[in-house]
Amino acid sequence: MNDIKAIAAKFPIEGKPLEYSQIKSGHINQTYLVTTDTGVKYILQWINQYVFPNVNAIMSNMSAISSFLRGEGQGKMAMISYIDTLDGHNYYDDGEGGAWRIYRFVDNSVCHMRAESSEDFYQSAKAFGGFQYALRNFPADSLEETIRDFHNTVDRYAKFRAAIEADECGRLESVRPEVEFALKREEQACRLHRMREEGRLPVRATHNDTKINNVLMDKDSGKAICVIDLDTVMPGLSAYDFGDAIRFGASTAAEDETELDKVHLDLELFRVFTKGYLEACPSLVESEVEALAQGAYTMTLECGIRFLTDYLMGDKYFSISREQHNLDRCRTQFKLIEDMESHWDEMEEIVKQEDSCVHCLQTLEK
Ligand code: GN1
Ligand code: MG
Repeated sequence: MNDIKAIAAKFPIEGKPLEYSQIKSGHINQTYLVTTDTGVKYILQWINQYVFPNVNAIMSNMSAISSFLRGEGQGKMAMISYIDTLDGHNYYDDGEGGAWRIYRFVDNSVCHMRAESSEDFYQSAKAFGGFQYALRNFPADSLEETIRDFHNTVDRYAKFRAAIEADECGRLESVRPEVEFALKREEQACRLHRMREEGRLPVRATHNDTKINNVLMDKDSGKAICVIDLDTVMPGLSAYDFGDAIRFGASTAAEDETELDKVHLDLELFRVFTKGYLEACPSLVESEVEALAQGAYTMTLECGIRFLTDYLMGDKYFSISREQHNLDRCRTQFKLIEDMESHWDEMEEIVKQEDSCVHCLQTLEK
């Protein structure tokens, strides 16, 4: 067990660390809220180096993005700033393979594990759309890929096949229906990646992990303050950001719900997010807008495959708290995919309608 207070004291923080509590929100890193004797609070994070072997790449991406936002995007998008260690490094290496970093807790902020109202979801759309908009002129290619092939669906399928082939935990027989489900949809799932490769969609600096709990909201006003968890900011497609947010936030149930009857795509939430995202990011080109619904499909299927691959490989990547946790997660994603397939035309229609609403408003404002 790491001495969290001692680690926090490696950074120039205000006061002496008094107590801490773990915030259980992500599946990868470990996050702690540290309170000092002055009452000032900090967020201390342990970076999982199995997932992020190149911590320097993460920190350098983050500093490039912050300085860009402080310059060109100034005032438009708030961002958390990490604090260097007392000896001037941008993270603390504990000598046991652990990398730690800290930032000051944003007062009066909260992050929701799920949208408690459609307004919350709308606010998260404003935040992620605003983030994309603020970075529209950022040179995406200058960013490092913090996880290689992160949303390369073709590669995700290759890794999935390798896990099937190896079947290292002897779990394959029990997940045949899920495996068949995923393989049957490979072409459709990989469509966006192919479009990216063919240059039919612009590559942007994207967040790539746009769950609603990666947005800080003001406790009183309910308005979005900023997006957090920037470890996966790298070159990507706007449809990934849109799609991942839908995958997580427009579902009627939790990502690990075991009663699949409760899992649906909520089309009203889909609409609310589409509206907020398009309003906040008017710089998307036509092909990007047309790819949004496909983004939701791709990100949901890809995430389901990632959970299934990890289940086959013995749960090495995503943290779990019960034996079939990753399989349960995979099943909710596939249930959402079935729902998307039966409501595909409506999804596309919603995107079209919301896009023309945004255009109408822009014309009126001119
Ligand atoms: C992971 O740890 P968290 O919740 O921020 C994962 C995302 C998945 C998500 C599924 C670096 O994000 O890609 O969509 O779990 N992050 C990484 O809930 O793999
Ligand atoms: Mg994350």
